[in-house]
Amino acid sequence: MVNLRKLVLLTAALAITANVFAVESLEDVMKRRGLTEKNVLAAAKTYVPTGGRDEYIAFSSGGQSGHVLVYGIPSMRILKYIAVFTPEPWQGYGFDDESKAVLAEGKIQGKDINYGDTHHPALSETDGKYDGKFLFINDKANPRIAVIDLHDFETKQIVVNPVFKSSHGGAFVTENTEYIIEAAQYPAPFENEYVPLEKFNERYRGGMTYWKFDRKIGRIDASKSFTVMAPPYSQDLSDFGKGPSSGWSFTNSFCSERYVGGIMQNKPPFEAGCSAKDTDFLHVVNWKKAAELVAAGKATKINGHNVITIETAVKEGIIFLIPEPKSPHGVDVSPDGKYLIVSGKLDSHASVFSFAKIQAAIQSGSFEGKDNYGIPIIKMQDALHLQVQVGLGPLHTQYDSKKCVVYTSIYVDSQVTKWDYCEGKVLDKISIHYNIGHLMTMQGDSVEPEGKYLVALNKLAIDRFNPVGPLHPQNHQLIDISGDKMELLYDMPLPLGEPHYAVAINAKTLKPGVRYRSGWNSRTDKKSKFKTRAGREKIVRTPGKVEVFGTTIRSHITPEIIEVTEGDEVELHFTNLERAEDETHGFAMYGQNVNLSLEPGKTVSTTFIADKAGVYPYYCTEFCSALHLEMEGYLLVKPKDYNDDTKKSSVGATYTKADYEKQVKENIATQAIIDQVVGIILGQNYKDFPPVVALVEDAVDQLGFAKEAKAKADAAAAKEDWQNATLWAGQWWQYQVKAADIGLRAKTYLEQHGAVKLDKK
Ligand code: K7E
Ligand code: CUA
Repeated sequence: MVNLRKLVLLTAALAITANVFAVESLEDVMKRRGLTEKNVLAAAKTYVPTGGRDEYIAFSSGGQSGHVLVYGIPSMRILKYIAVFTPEPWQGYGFDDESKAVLAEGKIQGKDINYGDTHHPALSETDGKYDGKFLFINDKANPRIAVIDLHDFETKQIVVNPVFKSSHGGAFVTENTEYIIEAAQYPAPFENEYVPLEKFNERYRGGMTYWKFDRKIGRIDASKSFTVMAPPYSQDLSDFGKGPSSGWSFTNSFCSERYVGGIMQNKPPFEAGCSAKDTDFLHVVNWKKAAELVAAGKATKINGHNVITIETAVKEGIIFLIPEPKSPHGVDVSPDGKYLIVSGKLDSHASVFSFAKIQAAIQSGSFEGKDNYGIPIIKMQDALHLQVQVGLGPLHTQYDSKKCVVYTSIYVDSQVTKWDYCEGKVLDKISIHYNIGHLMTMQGDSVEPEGKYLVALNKLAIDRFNPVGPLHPQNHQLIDISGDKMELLYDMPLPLGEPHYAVAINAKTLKPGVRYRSGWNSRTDKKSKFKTRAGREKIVRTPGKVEVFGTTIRSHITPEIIEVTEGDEVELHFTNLERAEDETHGFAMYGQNVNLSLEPGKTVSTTFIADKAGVYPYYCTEFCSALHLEMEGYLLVKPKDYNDDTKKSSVGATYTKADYEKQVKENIATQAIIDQVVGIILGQNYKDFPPVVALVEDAVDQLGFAKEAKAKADAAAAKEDWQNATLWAGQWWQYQVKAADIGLRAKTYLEQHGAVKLDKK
């Protein structure tokens, strides 16, 4: 009693002392930290209170990491790295058999490629609006496109471009995501063979691949995809038309000089030869008609893939060129589909092309001539709406919600220029740190841009952050564009590859799941054939092979002991039986390169050869409950000729009747607390709160397990087997503790979300 009173007094005293120091005012903090009023305003605009949510979700390329980064806007808090082209252990990506199969789709001519240079993420669209269903991203180094399902933010498919040897102008989607475009970058022969550089003009080719997306199954259909071949001009960024320009695509190029360098051969480098001319070519392609040509059998098969040759494309009138200044980079179609804005890296202008004017030139057949491959060239002046002096080295353009307002990244000047593309006038400029590449406005490449924020994706960070060695983090700068003047709000370091482009979607459009259907193969989106239900765990032995059908649930792995013989092939399949939100278990094993992630409901597998006799502990890698450390087991690999003559001896401690009775007493007391919490929850309108309904389900599950364990304890006690009776009573208590923990979480949730007491009838 005395002790308790002492404690109360001490706590009260502490609270008083703490209060004395806790009266720091906003002004005090500003002074102490050297913050200006502008800083505090910026902080208030970006701060998301604890437990709060962001208004937008950004998907950024992860550059050389081969991943996609997901972060919230305006808080700039990183939410996830989606593993795409590169293994990522936490997600088990590239470690479980299911995801290894996805990475294996990305092999290039039989070779494993375990990284990607991701550049441009694209969100799926319906009628030109983001629908929040899928995300696509390209790999520039190894021309590939990946499909990510936004139901679970997982990579489902990788397709390899069958004819290109690099690509850049992808991924961009049509208004209804019928096709995903991927344009070539460095010209190369379409065939997988050696062709000397002397044959560059004749045999090296570029082009645009149109990947057919099958929305029903959520996968690209390679058999219905095709490529429109183009001259070796180093095609660059692309975009699809929409509205009036629907059915057309636009692709830049930057080395229409077709220059081939060779510093060691005493030739000036590529950079000199590829920037010699004042203009390159914008490729204008009627992809709808191209698709019809493919359907009509007019494509040629190269490496088993449909290719429309330059000759066919010219003959059928589906490809045109327009000169564009100078070493251009970005091409961005306006939300209404009437204009496209192109910027030249070595120019100070942005050029606005009019789709109506392009069409008029094509209809009238008035061209300034043909290129060496017979493709008609539309006169630049005939297609131009206007040009605006935006700054030195303009790259990419994004659209605002305000009509005619756009933002262009200015690489050399390190600025963003806000301008009006209808009238052709500059509205505002802001300095960036440093050398901006892409930029992104909220939903800025959909038909419904929402403005509000702009993110500058900068190439250099230099002195913006605490130094961490010669390799600096990347810097995304958040800018408020809601007013007339742009205002810099925040610098966010990104420590994972150079992000090129990013897209941001209104968070309300995304509806990701929180669990899988029980026994789910998330990579094929089908029920796994290895799904294992509670109580049906088994180990199947055939000569030379051991297959384990196991489960995980707080806090044990079934089986806990796996015995195999040296040289056996071991296949482990685990199903996470949890239904509770965020109850992921991991599975790591000593010395076998085994690391799995089991989200609720998921089934994953791993296969390896137990080629060395020994003891291999395994355990759960997610701190999933108080007894997480006890979520463990052993793989025992016996030597081939092992003669098991050890006497079975008891392992560990022994228990008595008194131990059993003590445990049962504690269990009964615990049950009283659980009943009390259950009474409180059931007495409220908990059914109005879906998260609480899920928690109650989970708690009921746990109490069901407790009942099973109790029955086993009772049975053992009836046989006076105090050893097992005590251990099963302990397990019964473990389930009770989990149920109590869940119950308390539900009770707290109800308290914090304004649940009310139900009237007693
Ligand atoms: Cu870096 Cu779009 Cu690949 Cu421009 S790209 S910056
Ligand atoms: Cu499951 Cu820790």
